[in-house]
Amino acid sequence: MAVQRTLVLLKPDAVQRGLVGAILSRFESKGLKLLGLKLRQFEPSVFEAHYEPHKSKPFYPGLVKYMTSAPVVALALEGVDAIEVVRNMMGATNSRKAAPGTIRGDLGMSFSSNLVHGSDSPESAQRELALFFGDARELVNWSPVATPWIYNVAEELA
Ligand code: IDP
Ligand code: MG
Repeated sequence: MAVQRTLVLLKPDAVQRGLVGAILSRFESKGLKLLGLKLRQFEPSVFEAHYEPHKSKPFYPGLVKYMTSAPVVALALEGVDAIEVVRNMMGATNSRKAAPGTIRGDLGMSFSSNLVHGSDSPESAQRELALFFGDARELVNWSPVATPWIYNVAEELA
C-alpha cells in the first residue's frame, strides 16, 4: 500500500466523442485526487517518447498518428495504489473484450482507439508524468476535505 501518482490520458476518441466529462467523473467519484489537468493537441515527438517501449511494434506509427489526430486530455492522479486502481478501471486493451464496468468495457468498441491510457508501473508513471507535466508547478498539491472519508487515514495513510 503506497500513495502513488499516475498519468492518465483521455485519448483523441474520448475527446471527439464528448466523453471527457464521463471518464473524468469516474476517476473523481472513485476518490482519486486530481493533481493536474490539461487539454492539448501534442506534437508527434511527445507520443514517440511516450510510446517508446512500443517502438518496435508494427502498430507504433499508427499509434503516434492516432494520438496526434485530435486533442488529448492529460490527467495526473494520486491515491493509494493509484496505478493499479486506474489500470483496473480502464479494462483490457481491446475494448470489445474489456469487462463491463470498466471504462473501455462500457464506452468503447475498438482495440486501438480505446479511449484511455494509464501508466503501468511506478517507473512508467514517473517517466510519463515528466513528459506531460514537465514543469512541477503544473501539479497542484492540495488537501481534499474528503480524504478522511475516502480512506481510513490511520490504516491506509499512516
Ligand atoms: P494499454 O494501453 O492497455 O496499456 P499497450 O499494450 O500498452 O496497452 O498498448 C498501448 C496502446 O497501443 C493501446 O492502448 C492501443 O491504443 C495500442 N495498441 C496496442 N496493441 C495494439 C495492436 O495490436 N494494434 C493496434 N493498436 C494497438
Ligand atoms: Mg500500456
